[in-house]
Amino acid sequence: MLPTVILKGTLIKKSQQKRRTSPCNYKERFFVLDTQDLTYSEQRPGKKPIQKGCIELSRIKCVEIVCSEAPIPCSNKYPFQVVHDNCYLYIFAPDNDCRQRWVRALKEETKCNALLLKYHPNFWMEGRWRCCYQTEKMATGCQEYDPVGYASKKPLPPTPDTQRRLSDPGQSVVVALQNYSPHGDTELALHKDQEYILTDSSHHDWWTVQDHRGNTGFVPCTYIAEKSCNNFNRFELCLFVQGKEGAFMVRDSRCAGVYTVSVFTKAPGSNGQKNPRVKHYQIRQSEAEETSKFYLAEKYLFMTIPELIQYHQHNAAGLITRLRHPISQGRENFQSPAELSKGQWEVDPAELILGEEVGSGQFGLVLQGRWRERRVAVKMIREGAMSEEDFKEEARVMTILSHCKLVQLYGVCTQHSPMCLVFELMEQGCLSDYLRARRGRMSQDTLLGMCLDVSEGMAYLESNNFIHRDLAARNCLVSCNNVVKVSDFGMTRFVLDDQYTSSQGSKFPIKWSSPEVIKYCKFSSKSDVWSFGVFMWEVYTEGRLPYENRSNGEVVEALNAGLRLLKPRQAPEAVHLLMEWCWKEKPEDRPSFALLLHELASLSDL
Ligand code: 4IP
Ligand code: ZN
Repeated sequence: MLPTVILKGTLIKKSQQKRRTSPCNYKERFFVLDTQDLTYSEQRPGKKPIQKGCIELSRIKCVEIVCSEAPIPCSNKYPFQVVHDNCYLYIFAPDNDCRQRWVRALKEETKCNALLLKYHPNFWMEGRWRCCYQTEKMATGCQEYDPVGYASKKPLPPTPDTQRRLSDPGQSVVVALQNYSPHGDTELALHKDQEYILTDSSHHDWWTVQDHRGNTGFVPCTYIAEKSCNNFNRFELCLFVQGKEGAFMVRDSRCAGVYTVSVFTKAPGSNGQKNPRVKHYQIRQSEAEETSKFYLAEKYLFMTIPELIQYHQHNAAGLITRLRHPISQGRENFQSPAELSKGQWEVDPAELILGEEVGSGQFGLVLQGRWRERRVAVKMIREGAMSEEDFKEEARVMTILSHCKLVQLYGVCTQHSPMCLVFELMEQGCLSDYLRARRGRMSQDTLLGMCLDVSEGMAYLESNNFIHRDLAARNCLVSCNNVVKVSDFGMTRFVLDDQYTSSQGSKFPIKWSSPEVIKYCKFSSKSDVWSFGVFMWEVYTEGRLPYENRSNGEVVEALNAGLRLLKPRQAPEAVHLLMEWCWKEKPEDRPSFALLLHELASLSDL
């Protein structure tokens, strides 16, 4: 039987670079899909086209659109992929409709093949997968492949609360309530707690959102919420307390490098009723033409964020209300009015009530206490233990750092002698003791939850370019409701004890340090990532000491020889792989905390 033609048209293809030395180029080809093959030819005006390639349909393993923020160096901007044999053929369509036609038709013709279970949603480029950072081209995919694709009338997946609706959809920022794996090319993956822009809420069940990379797709509307999670409550609270229409602040969004404008409004909701609430709008950037510009709800473009804000102070232009009252984001806004007026991080000794001792640390004793109706932990700084002047300068930054997975520094009392630091009280003490005390009694979920908590806190520090320098289970604390928080970030910089600060010193945390820290004291978020790997190992061994019977010198030797800590018995393979990723020799080969958080979150979903 002769094959029947299903679809044909001119598209652009990237060379498949079957050999390492093949060139990378983009060529216009005339594609024909019939019931047997996908062929492409070079068209020559006035001459017979020459066939350049032919892929038997039976050899195709996956057909899917490519989601990428990478600039595309040809005129067609809608890529899709055809995976066959050991090759990745990237084809570029002139518009989305055309791309969908090809993807749908190809999927239909290949749905009974031996298909991939997982594929890579992004490009293979410059020696790595842009989606999962794997450096092996043939590495298994990182996302489930749906051979059939999106069915428009399919029912919503189950959710805990199907009654929930957004009060006022529009160009607002929403937060994912839980992870969602897309089925097919028109849907988008959701990662719990990440922010998205809601671009279309006209469909009853499936709404369109955009992620911070600009990828857009359908998601079940019940998986997203305008209502913020704990992390935003501080911002919201602060705007609510002001209670003024148009009170606003510009803050870091959960996605690194992205800013969000949060604004308080009393405008009636879609049901016509009064509805005081805080709305969040991401500041977006136009696609880089020559210079990328900023915009909020609608495309009023500005060179800088201050210019954008200034404009919206006078024009709502798509926002629920114009930005009337700037509220700064410093911690003073979260404090009592008395403190607001003072606007600083100095704690008045008269307001501080000291209680009993709860422990001792690098800098001296730690006491329980009360400060302004709050239970606090007070670190009394032993004389000569800290470079106090340097610390005072840094204290302002540290009090502003604020996240539900970081132990909050409320303030510093410099008028008291010794100087003392006032922290959030963590009732259950340090994590390493907590782990040891509960050996054999903690579930896999609990252990993974601890890693998740700390990766969240660390991802926040990373996004603020703040390096911890001494991440370890002993420097994480546990709250009364078993939340693990990161503590003592950046504090080693103020320690005056050489034994602790020099990598040759007996108290230096060699066993948590990356090779570049040991060799050149080169600290970075990526050296924190190394320590996080050791931290995970501590969690999964339930508080054992890493390299228990080895001296620091022996550890350095072992690391140089490429040896690493062994997989803890309790650690699932996927968690062990993450540890090993954290312990890559070169800092640039290690994942970021943002990525670790994402990976851990997806494990916690399984
Ligand atoms: C060629 O580059 C073309 O891009 C080929 O595409 C491509 O073959 C070759 O990749 C690549 O080397 P030059 O034209 O500069 O020689 P086409 O056949 O459409 O002209 P694919 O396999 O992508 O069809 P290799 O890896 O096959 O050599
Ligand atoms: Zn991938």
